Amino acid sequence: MEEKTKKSRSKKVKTTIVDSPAVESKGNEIIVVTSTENTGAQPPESFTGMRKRKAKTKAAGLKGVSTALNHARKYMRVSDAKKTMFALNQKGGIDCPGCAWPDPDDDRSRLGEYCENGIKAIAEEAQRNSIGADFFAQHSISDLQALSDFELGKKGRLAEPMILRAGSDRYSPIPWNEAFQLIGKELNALQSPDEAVFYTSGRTSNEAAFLYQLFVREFGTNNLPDCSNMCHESSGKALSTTLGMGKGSVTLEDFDHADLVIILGQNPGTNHPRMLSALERCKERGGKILAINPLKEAGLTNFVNPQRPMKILRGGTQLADLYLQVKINGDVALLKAIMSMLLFQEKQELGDIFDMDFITSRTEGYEDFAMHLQQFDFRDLEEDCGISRGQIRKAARMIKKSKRIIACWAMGLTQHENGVDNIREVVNLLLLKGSIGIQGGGTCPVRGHSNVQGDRTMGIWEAPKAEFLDKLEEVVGIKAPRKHGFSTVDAIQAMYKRQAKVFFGLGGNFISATPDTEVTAQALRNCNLTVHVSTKLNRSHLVHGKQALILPCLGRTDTDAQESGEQFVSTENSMGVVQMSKGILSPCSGALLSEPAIVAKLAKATLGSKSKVDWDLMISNYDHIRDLIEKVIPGFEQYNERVREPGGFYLPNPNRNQEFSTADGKAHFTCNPLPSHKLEPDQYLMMTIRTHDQFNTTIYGLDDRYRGIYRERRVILMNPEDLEAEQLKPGDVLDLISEYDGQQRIARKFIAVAYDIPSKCVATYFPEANVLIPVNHYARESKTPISKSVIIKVKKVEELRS
Ligand SMILES: Nc1nc2c(c(=O)[nH]1)N[C@H]1C(S)=C(S)[C@@H](COP(=O)(O)OP(=O)(O)OC[C@H]3O[C@@H](n4cnc5c(=O)[nH]c(N)nc54)[C@H](O)[C@@H]3O)O[C@H]1N2
Ligand SMILES: Nc1nc2c(c(=O)[nH]1)N[C@H]1C(S)=C(S)[C@@H](COP(=O)(O)OP(=O)(O)OC[C@H]3O[C@@H](n4cnc5c(=O)[nH]c(N)nc54)[C@H](O)[C@@H]3O)O[C@H]1N2
Ligand code: SF4
Ligand SMILES: [Mo]
Repeated sequence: MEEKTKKSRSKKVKTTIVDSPAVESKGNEIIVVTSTENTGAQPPESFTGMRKRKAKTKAAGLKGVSTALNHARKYMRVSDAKKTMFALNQKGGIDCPGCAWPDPDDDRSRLGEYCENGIKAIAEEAQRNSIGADFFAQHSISDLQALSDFELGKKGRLAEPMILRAGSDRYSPIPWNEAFQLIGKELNALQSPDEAVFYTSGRTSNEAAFLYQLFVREFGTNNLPDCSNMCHESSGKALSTTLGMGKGSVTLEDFDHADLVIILGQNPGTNHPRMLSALERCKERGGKILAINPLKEAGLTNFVNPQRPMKILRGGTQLADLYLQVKINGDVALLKAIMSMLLFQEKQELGDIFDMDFITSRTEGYEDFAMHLQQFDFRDLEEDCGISRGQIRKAARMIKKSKRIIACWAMGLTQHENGVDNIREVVNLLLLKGSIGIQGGGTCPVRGHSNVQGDRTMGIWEAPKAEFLDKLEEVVGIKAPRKHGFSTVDAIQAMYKRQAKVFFGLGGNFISATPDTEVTAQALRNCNLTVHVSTKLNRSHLVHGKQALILPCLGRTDTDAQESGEQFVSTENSMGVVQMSKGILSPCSGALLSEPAIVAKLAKATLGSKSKVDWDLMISNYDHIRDLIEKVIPGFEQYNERVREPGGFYLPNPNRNQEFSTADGKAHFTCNPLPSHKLEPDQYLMMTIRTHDQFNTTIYGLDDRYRGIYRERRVILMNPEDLEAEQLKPGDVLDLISEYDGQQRIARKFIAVAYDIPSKCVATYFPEANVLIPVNHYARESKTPISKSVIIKVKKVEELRS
């Protein structure tokens, strides 16, 4: 280990610089993770020319329409754009590959059942450019690493299978058969199937996901980490332990009946834009909206529905009736403050506020919870959440008056060390009000990827239930492994320690989506083989094992022809509706395979004649896959018939009938501790968020229009008073430093932006700041990385470098 020592001026302690990032700290030495020097695993540290304007207070409107159309015009053929716009989110059409927000059950608008970001997602996938052998012959890995994520994505659709042979500096073409043989050989050479990792991203269809987990389990492992581990895993954990099921309970129609919608830690204007139409309808009926978010997000303040000309003229609908700019990770404190105020009043007014009938008959743990609530000093709670007593009182009044309450949340709650507690605290509030399983009330974890919920239903999970495995064994005749496998963070650590040697990714962009970029990079580089099934070039193709493969696949918009004719696939949205999706565009290249076909061919090459599954039959007609799913997974009775019905079908949801599949059949109150971050005077709590111009690691463009930040992603949003206290000015270039367990991680060169954000809270964009998130710090119970509460310091670049 090469070692250099120097004095760190900031801490006045000895700093040891070492090669390996996974070393332990020794006494008061800080071990600088030298490999947070960008090894090509992070986006380049160059600026793109920031423009700053005022943050917007209104979302969508005509600008949304024009931006969407510009994207379609710029990247797609006109005829393709027209065709897809008529099919997008129509019954029997293409399920939008963007987010998982549901489509209306009843009549859908012929044109326009989508949003700006839906069009951007389509334009990104259905690009007219494609890249193959010639492109990769011209560009070495290091050339490509120097490109930004935006530039990589704009190169075009991947057109043929490529291999990076050991020692080579560029990808070259490989026939499909050879690629599958190579993977099969590497997998079979492992000492144990548990030395392989099979990742999934949430765009994968039900059909592909089911086949994939079947193959992986027949191969002999439960190492099935997925993007959900980094996303709503905390929701699944919290909901299943309190309410007996890991999914939300409301339907889209419930928004038409709610008295109050509470939106915590979610930015729907950007990430689930059509949710704004549901909120608009709720408001027009007299429903109220309470927003809880450190940032004043445009989509939560005002919505100008682009499909309603009168609304455009009148300036849209005011959405949030009350906006609480909570401190990052202050939600448990805030909810406790609200609930303790309500409890006090409930006692005084003798039971008009809580639904005591429901609490007594359907729940467990109320008394303990009421005692627990009274332990907290109200001033401490106020201080922890950063919201004044007057504002808390207003929120309590709104809740007091409402019977039908929907709670919506997303990553602002899940990606903290206490992510599971955050959601359990939301459940406590709903239980107090008896607002679960009633019309207009219940839980609404708003899912991210368009089929992330369906993938989990299909068995993409490192911790499958025994009943699921039993059924798989009974129906298919395989021997399913019982030992739970690696989640995403476990997988990184296993590859890092060389306990896992083959990485296979069905979609996604592992290196950019995961925390601790440079540690993850080393983990991938330690592998014998890394394989990515992808539609587009991304950074994960460039941070590779000894050998690497890119397997190009059909996307949602492409037609999928198999032996029995054109196929469709199916997906499950955020509210448990399963519906079909059928591509309509000609694939950009004849060499693309569908995801189910890739899985089947891989299974044949790996398992050979010992497999219990007729893989060719499955692919000849996807009805065979659905028949198998129907036999294994409850709720999919008559799958093939019902999925063909316009609009699909709802999966069973016990919570909707106030049924709780917990051990005692009751819903459970929980007593959750307050998180504590104990920030030093020079430390900040950082959240990593999405801009309006990206879908996770896919960068559509460089603008964050609603926040008024244009043409730049390397920014840090800071409270103006914090800037002043640090003697910093907007426009200063800062390095960001996180320090955990004696290890420092550095993200270089971020432009300071003064922004309306609570003091001591800062925001950066993902994936640029992922290098700062330690892989071994994650939510208790769910292992979701702490992407929304990373403790950092900032250093003006000149000072750090001098
Ligand atoms: N256009 C577009 N759509 C998307 C995606 C995309 O990248 N682009 N991604 C998809 C995916 S996979 C997902 S999971 C979802 C993500 O959807 P979101 O969760 O809305 O996405 P984030 O940008 O992570 O935003 C988190 C929000 O939580 C707030 N927040 C952060 N920390 C806290 C906190 O401690 N408390 C509270 N109350 N709020 C907090 C932030 O200010 C921000 O408004 O969107 C999906 N849809
Ligand atoms: N710091 C920080 N990190 C985060 C988050 C955060 O808020 N902050 N959010 C986390 C969350 S919520 C999530 S869900 C993860 C997302 O993690 P991932 O799902 O791994 O990442 P994506 O960016 O959605 O994956 C994009 C890639 O998928 C491929 N792709 C697109 N469509 C298809 C398709 O149809 N088939 C196949 N096979 N491939 C396709 C393309 O090649 C594209 O480059 O990131 C997580 N990481
Ligand atoms: S709200 Fe989500 S699913 Fe609906 S069109 Fe927009 S991106 Fe697509
Ligand atoms: Mo997500």
